[in-house]
Amino acid sequence: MSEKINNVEELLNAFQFKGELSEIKQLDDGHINDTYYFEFVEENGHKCRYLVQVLNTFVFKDPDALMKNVVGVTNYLHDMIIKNGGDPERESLYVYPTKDNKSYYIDKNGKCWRCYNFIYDAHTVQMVDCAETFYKAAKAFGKFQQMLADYPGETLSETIPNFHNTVSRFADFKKALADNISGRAEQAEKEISFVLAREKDCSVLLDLLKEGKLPLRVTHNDTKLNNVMLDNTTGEGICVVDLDTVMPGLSLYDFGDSIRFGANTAAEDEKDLSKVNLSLEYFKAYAMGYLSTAGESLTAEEINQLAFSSKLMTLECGMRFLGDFINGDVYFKTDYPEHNLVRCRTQFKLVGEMEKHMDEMNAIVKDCCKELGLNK
Ligand code: GN1
Ligand code: MG
Repeated sequence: MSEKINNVEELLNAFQFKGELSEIKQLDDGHINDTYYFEFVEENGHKCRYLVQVLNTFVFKDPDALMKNVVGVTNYLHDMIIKNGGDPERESLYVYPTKDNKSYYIDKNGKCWRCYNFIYDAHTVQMVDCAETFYKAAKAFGKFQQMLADYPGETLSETIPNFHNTVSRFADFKKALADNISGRAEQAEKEISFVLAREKDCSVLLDLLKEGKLPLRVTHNDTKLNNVMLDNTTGEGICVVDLDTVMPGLSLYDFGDSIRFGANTAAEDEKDLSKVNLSLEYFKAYAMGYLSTAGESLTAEEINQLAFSSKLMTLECGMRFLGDFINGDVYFKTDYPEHNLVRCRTQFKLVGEMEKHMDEMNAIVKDCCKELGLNK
């Protein structure tokens, strides 16, 4: 459930906002943090806009380490965008410090607040409306990964340990099942069997990493379509947001998670599963966009695993939704009691579709490489 702000005065005293407060609006994009738009007007009529967030400290246990990551990464991107002649105000996030120069503020109720620049003249989309949009988002995520290619990964804390470690996610799932705290496992027998039958998929990428066949990079790890801001005029992906999970990971986590969300012909929580299908057209659009910006730096093995990673990230996310349903909805925000169960069903329907179309997905990746002249 979303938080309401009942201590606006306290926040006005905590951060260095400019001007007189004129508007506060809740923005409802994510499943984890609560996000607000704050608008102020200065004496000369100039508007100052901010994105103010409550960080979910149940999910992110160490806000201090997290904000160090975010400040490090945003400063780095800010400088790089300036060097490349871009507009840092719209192409990167900037953490506005509190009045006592901290990157976040703990309020009287113990809630953790932070403040960013608001990316103006831009929007997010919750579902792909056409292949072109997805292609543009893909270019932005690929470029984001490129820009962080030389970022010192060892300086980043793991904000959620084992975030995309699918083997440990599987173990968490089995624990949820064994504890069955909510007593709701019985409502999901089919879905549970679906997960249990796919245990061996969980270790594929981790094994390749261990064998040195996949490189560890600095990755975003939450590349949902609504985590990229698209320019209102051109539709181009101008700024990647939601940087809380930027940490060392596999490029495949980012690619796969984007496909999970965006190559679905329906919403993540669509109840009518007949509407949930894999769009190969969208898959191709994303692969083209992503490979056009990140392709040069990817290894042949990473490219080989792009299609499989889409399935794995979808399975992992479905498993997390189902695990949370069984745990009693403690992690993801939900709007109604079966919300997580509904979400896991869309993910598993997609996994099934991906299994059916895996050869085609692999062939599409090959075609994209050819079209882009990537010699992998
Ligand atoms: C969460 O915060 P948001 O809504 O962008 C989650 C992702 C899931 C996603 C599923 C920190 O992302 O891992 O893939 O929901 N973020 C975290 O929609 O758990
Ligand atoms: Mg988000």
